[in-house]
Amino acid sequence: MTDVSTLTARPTRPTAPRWTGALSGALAATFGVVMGTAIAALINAPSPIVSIGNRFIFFTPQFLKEFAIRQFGTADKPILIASVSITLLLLAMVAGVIGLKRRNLALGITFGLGAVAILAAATDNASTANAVVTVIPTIITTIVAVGTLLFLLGILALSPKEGDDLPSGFDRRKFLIAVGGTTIGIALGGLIARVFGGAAAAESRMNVRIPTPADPASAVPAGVEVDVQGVSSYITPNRDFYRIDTALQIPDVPVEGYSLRIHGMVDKELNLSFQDLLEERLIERRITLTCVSNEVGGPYVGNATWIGIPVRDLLERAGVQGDADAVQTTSADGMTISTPLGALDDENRDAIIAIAMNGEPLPLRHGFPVRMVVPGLYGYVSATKWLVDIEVTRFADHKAYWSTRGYDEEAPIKFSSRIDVPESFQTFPVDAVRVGGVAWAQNVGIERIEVQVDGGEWVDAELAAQDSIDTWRQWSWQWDDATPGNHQLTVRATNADGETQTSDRVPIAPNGSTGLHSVQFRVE
Ligand SMILES: Nc1nc2c(c(=O)[nH]1)N[C@H]1C(S)=C(S)[C@@H](COP(=O)(O)O)O[C@H]1N2
Ligand SMILES: [Mo]
Repeated sequence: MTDVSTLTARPTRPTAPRWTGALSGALAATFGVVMGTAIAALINAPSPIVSIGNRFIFFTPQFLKEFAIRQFGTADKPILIASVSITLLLLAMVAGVIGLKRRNLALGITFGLGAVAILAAATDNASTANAVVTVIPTIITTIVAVGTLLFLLGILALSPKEGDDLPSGFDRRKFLIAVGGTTIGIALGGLIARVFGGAAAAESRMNVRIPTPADPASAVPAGVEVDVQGVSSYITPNRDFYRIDTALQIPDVPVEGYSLRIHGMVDKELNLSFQDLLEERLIERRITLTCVSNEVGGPYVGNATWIGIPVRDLLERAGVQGDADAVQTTSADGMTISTPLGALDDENRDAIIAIAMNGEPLPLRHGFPVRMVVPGLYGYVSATKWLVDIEVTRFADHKAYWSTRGYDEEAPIKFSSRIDVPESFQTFPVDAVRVGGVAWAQNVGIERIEVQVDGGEWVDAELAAQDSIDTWRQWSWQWDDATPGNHQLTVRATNADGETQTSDRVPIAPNGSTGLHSVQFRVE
């Protein structure tokens, strides 16, 4: 039995000041995360922060995801990683302060945070590594964090030496040495993480040579670009190409060991290595890709030259069975996308299993080593990056990622037009008001562009040459009798079926935005 009177009677030694506890907590957590990240880099697993972030994305409600994309655009991922890191750091500092008086509680809290990370990793369906490998970094993180905190709190509990400032009751010299040692450990771990992080695909990509396609693209016709400074270049360079996906860490998929499986409602299952794909009949096409999340006038559209295998060649070889109506594709990080079978085996539409973009192997962020590209369908129902699995199936039997999140299963791209020049609030001299932009109507083609100033008459703009019906088309217009002041420019397209863009605004969900793009500008 404990004798309460002796406990209360024990003389109380002053504890170390709070900042030492906060510093200990912060160092322990940082050291843990850095060591976990270093191990992750060495074994090609997601880092602990990425595992937590992936779960976060998975559980985030739709409205919040849309809010984040609207607010932060493609900066949403760095912001998520920063938020996770800062939250973790603050909780660890609180645990450290608590630990000055109640060491076991502090260790318990730190262990609890580690357990959350381990759980996140264990259920991380976006990881490209196997399940055991995926949890190792978070286990390391937990062990290192708890161990470091135990060590630092232990030193803080030592009595002060002669000469140390009293009454702050701790051995200042020993503590500072321990802090220095931990900091060196963090720096070394950080170095390992940096040197070895996510390198397999990058290295593999350097050795890939794309063969000359058997069926190359026609030359780009003369006159596809208008003479207006600031209009998007006709071919979007890879570094400027928009990127949209749910991947917090780009899947690391080297071609060594890569296999594309084609199965489901087929006569014969196919398993193709990357080398097998290179030996197929390759075609080259220019295709304009568009994201369903593109607001009217938005940036999520780009035009590139793709090399790859016609999807229908592979489907024919596998032999599609009777009443299949869909193809579900899966990426290395577990993303699922369903595409109508009719869009893939259509003789008049070049759906491609792509291996090259603008003359080089796919960039890592655009799906290396293999992705799908289908003219005329929004990316979320067709453009699977890091593609590893093609299952012929029925829409009735499968629900793809976005279909369970309020987006339509069938989503042809809505034709649209955009003003690139002027940018908002740009100023022109009165004698040089030249404007321009792009318009797209994949599978159909753009036939006419009209512009309108300040809600007046619609007048015809000039169209640049058309490349193909699957690519965007540039336009330009000169305002000859411009007047000084503030103005508004609006654009609308008419497609080759004779339909004109509607001015009715609808949001991006569930199947793409409509409405007309307008820009304010000034003439002086
Ligand atoms: N694996 C995977 N593929 C994906 C996505 C994704 O989240 N994961 N997003 C799709 C969406 S919504 C679009 S618009 C296109 C964008 O391709 P890009 O990033 O190369 O422009 O990729 C598609 N392919
Ligand atoms: Mo998209």
